[in-house]
Amino acid sequence: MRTGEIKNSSFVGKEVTIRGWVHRLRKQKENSFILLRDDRGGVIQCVLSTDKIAALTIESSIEITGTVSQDPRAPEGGFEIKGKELKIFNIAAEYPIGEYQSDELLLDKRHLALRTRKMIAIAKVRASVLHFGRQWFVENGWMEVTAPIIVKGAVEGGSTLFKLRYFDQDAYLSQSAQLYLEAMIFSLGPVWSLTPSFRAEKSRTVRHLAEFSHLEAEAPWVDLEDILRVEEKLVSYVVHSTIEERAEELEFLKRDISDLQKVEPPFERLPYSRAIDILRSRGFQISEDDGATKRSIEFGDDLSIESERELTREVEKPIFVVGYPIAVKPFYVKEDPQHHGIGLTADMLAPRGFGEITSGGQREDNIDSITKRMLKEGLNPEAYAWYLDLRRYGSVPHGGFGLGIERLVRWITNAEDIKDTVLFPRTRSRVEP
Ligand code: NSS
Repeated sequence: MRTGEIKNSSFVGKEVTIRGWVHRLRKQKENSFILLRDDRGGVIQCVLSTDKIAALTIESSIEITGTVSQDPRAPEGGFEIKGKELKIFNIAAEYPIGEYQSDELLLDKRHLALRTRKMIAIAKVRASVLHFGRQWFVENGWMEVTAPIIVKGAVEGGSTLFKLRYFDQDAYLSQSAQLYLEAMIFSLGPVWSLTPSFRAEKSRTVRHLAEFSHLEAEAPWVDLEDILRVEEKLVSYVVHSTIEERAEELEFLKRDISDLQKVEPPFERLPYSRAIDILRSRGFQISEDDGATKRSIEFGDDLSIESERELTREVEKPIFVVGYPIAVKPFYVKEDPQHHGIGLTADMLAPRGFGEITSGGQREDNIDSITKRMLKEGLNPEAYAWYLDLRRYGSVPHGGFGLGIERLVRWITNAEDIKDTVLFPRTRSRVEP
């Protein structure tokens, strides 16, 4: 049995058998208290005579048979098991994780830290986010596809590519499935994928990983506004379904969900130019390339983590920043025919400083324009020959977006660091465990 089933008044007085691990142990003279953790991460207090449990250590694996009783003093819901029999599977060696540990040690021992209540709670929220993300696309008639992870070209700029030796040539780990999804829409219509994306991010931030779960979508015959409507519906659905399914876990994480409850379409569309005006009016400054000097933010600057934090400090719902200058966005962003130099593109920023969680928009569908943009960015169009074919054979207006699962989980769980939203984080300094 599991703790979730047992903690229920209909079991009081009944005999149960439960397997799990010693999560906490308080040895006393006659009776001792074990907080047993089951294989779903739930816990229940078990009381056993001290002579029976003498050999037990933290994380020993055991099976206890005993009678369920209700006692308001029992932690975690007021139920406990008065143990009669104890079976020991394994006596754990001295456990390296105690109650107060540095973040670094918990990362070094992540394979064990997955057993902490915090990690269990976040893992469950993450599972719901993945589940409801998939569900939204399935229920709305989008087709699931998978794109290759080993690729030949950059999507999001060469500086964050991971290079690998692929037989006798060079190849890279994919930064985004986008170019492949674009190829699929001509015969499969609206498609989506959930695949790992890789970025050799050199900077250490609380929102960048070297490997992240990327939920991406692409559709034919859509414009920027169509894409934004998909994004706000998807994100609202995932947020609402997750806070309902994971109320207990979010409470454990002390996440006040009152702002999440308000998340529903439409999200504000804040023009990039207006965002710059707001930042300037607040005297916002950015660092120059040398890092030492500062200057006011200007039209044409990309929005840094700090500017995104400033823009979302006070808002409760995500916002879209729309219409970035094409110069700060990749070659595939379509230029707004009405506004020279402005892209039909938007980033969704999560409230209270969490910042960008999605990025997407309309794609450049004209072969000459996209070729020019590639050249301007120093890319060799020949390296993108197959991709350019998509503009050669029946090009259509189309668009899509990418959502970083860990960014979304970070916002929903209020996690300080993105490394806590994935079970085995990959960063510049960490490929193990
Ligand atoms: O680089 S993005 O902004 N855009 C793309 O990759 C597009 N090609 C996606 C598309 O339209 N199909 O990344 C998209 C999202 C971004 O908003 C973040 O939420 C997330 O992917 N992202 C990351 N999460 C964690 N760590 C890193 N390094 C990271 N980079 C992007």
